[in-house]
Amino acid sequence: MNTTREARRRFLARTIGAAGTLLVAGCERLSQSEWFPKVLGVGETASAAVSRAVTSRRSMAQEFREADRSPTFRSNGTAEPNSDDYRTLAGSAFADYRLEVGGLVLQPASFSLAELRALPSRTQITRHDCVEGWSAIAKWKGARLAAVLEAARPKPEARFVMFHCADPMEDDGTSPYYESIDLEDAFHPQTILAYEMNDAVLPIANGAPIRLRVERQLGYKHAKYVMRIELVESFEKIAGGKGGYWEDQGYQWFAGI
Ligand SMILES: Nc1nc2c(c(=O)[nH]1)N[C@H]1C(S)=C(S)[C@@H](COP(=O)(O)O)O[C@H]1N2
Ligand SMILES: [Mo]
Repeated sequence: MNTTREARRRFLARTIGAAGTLLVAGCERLSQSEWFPKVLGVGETASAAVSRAVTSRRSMAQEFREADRSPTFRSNGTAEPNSDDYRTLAGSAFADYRLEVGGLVLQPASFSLAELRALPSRTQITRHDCVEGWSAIAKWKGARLAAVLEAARPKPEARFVMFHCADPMEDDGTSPYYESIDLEDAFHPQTILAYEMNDAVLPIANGAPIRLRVERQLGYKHAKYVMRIELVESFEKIAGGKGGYWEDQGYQWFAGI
């Protein structure tokens, strides 16, 4: 499975490398995006970005039927962030929540929940796999991360998307949970900032008001309680330097399944 995917990726990368310009000209979805044409000015990066975008659209995580949903979906890790700021937001049903988007972007942006709900969305029934040895299937609805990023217009040097969360992982209130993914996963059609779970408002236990769903990766990559998104070229100087809270404790950064 993985070998086939790799082979296909390599094949497409070669094909696209040769036919790059043609492909881009013919691909409406990419040319509609505000962001891709800007990246396409820069040579090397262009064919890499295009091959990533094309191959990733072809490898979708498995989706399930309504009947496959698990009767219960546990909460894992933080079940309620222990922070005054978070408690205040939750106290008014996140009416004052704003998702901040900054870092290597041309247009720093911020979104209320209503604004996120107005963006292009996707609904999907997928399986969540936690490394601790449990899986569960649920239905998620959220804003496409691609739409959020296109609004903020990543600079060409941006390579990773960092997610900064509300939950401190130490008793003294420091070391908030954080995660990162690359642009291939960020622009994948199944990558969403979920605000609904199983047709209801996302519960606090599962990451309210916004949690990442990045369906081809293991559970710990799915950051809950996302407060701020930061585009970066490298994450070496952020927190423990390994790109995520669990990665800093030794987990793999790329947690593909
Ligand atoms: N902010 C934050 N995000 C997080 C975690 C966490 O503790 N804090 N735990 C991770 C892990 S290990 C898993 S398996 C899933 C659990 O999601 P759930 O609570 O909806 O089951 O969230 C991930 N994202
Ligand atoms: Mo997990």
